[in-house]
Amino acid sequence: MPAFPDIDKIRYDGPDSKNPLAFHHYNPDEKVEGKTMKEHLRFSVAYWHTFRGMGNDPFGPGCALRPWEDGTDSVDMAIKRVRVAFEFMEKLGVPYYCFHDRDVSPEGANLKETNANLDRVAKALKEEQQRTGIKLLWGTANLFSNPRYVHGAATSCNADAFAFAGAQVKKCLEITKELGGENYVFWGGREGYSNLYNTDMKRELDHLAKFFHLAVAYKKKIGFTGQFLIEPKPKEPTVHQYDFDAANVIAFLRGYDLAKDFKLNIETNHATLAGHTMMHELAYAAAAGLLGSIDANRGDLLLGWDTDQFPTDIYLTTQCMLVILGQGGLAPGGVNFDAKVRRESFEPVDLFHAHIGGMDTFAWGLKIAAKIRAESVLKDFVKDRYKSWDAGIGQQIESGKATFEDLEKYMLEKGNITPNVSGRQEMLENVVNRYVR
Ligand code: XUL
Ligand code: CO
Repeated sequence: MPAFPDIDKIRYDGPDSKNPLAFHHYNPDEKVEGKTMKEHLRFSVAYWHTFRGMGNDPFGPGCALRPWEDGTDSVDMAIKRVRVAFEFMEKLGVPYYCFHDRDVSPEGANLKETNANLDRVAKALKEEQQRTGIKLLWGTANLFSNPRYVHGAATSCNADAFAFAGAQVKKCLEITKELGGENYVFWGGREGYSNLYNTDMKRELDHLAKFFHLAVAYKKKIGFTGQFLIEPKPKEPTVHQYDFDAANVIAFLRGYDLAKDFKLNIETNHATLAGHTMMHELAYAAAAGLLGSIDANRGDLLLGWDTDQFPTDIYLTTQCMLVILGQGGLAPGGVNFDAKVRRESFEPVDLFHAHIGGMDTFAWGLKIAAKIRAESVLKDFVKDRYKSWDAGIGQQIESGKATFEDLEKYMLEKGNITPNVSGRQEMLENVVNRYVR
């Protein structure tokens, strides 16, 4: 019995189509800058929101209609859900998915039972991957839901919580490897603090770094070749998360000699919670050579929490794609929809509308970004803006030849300077508007 009997495979119908269950911009085999859209975008469905999210919020329980759910958190239900998930992803035409260990399979009474549950479900995941050709973009361990992680996992005051988390990540790495996962994500769910009166911050940060080093060692030991990714977020659930933003994570990785083993998974709503734009976070990570993957969503700028909405803003996706194309792509990372339908959108078909919209908005942004790049307007402007660095004193500073004494001598001769050229922000915003259509 199919879970979505009324829905056929979603196809590309072109921008003028009025069919809501068709793509208007995402045309997987269409080439942009020499690669297909499918290769550029590497779309992924987030198992947790799409197959486990029921729309519950602090004011009421979930009310999503999911006819395939039997109300249990059993392994049998988990396996049944795997079939539903792959039917959905196959109809959507998405090449990847991502999961937390606890999204796909339930905890048992102890670690041994929990691991056995995961083994059974992973077998079904593997079968469905082989049947459909859909691949695992990344796996991750849920180190934040169970009460054992009340004080955090790697940064807990309780060494046993660190130990349990290590055992859990070990298993999740093995399963991710077994399923051919192309990356592995660490999002520090409760790795942060709510109050410094009770917190030894230095010790907790050292423990977090220790945890990552242990993960790197185990990755090497089992020959897992996927890319390790850290996903920054400034707050929620803790008041202050340790992996605050891209700049903070990069400094942490460098400070603890981890930068060669990790890249970043940047999420839109986390960027805005940190007081940045998504483009800022992407550009910062890309500048360090550490932009690995993205969690595509958007927040609601009127709300101060992580609303995880599907992206529908073509300015946002154009900006994302400008940075991504600028660094030559995301692979082995991808565009993972860490996004959920609104509580009011409780029917199964809403899951299709949401993903179609997100995929179309990214494909549209890809096309716009490629057009902007083809005419090189922004690039040429930026190059010209910095031309004082290409010769003379600028070149001497950049190449390390100029000392402070040289700068003083140069300026004593020049006497004074005037601002060289306008930033032309408004003109450039108008230029971008010419392409956004
Ligand atoms: C939470 C979040 C996570 C990570 C994976 O805000 O984004 O779902 O993406 O743990
Ligand atoms: Co995320």
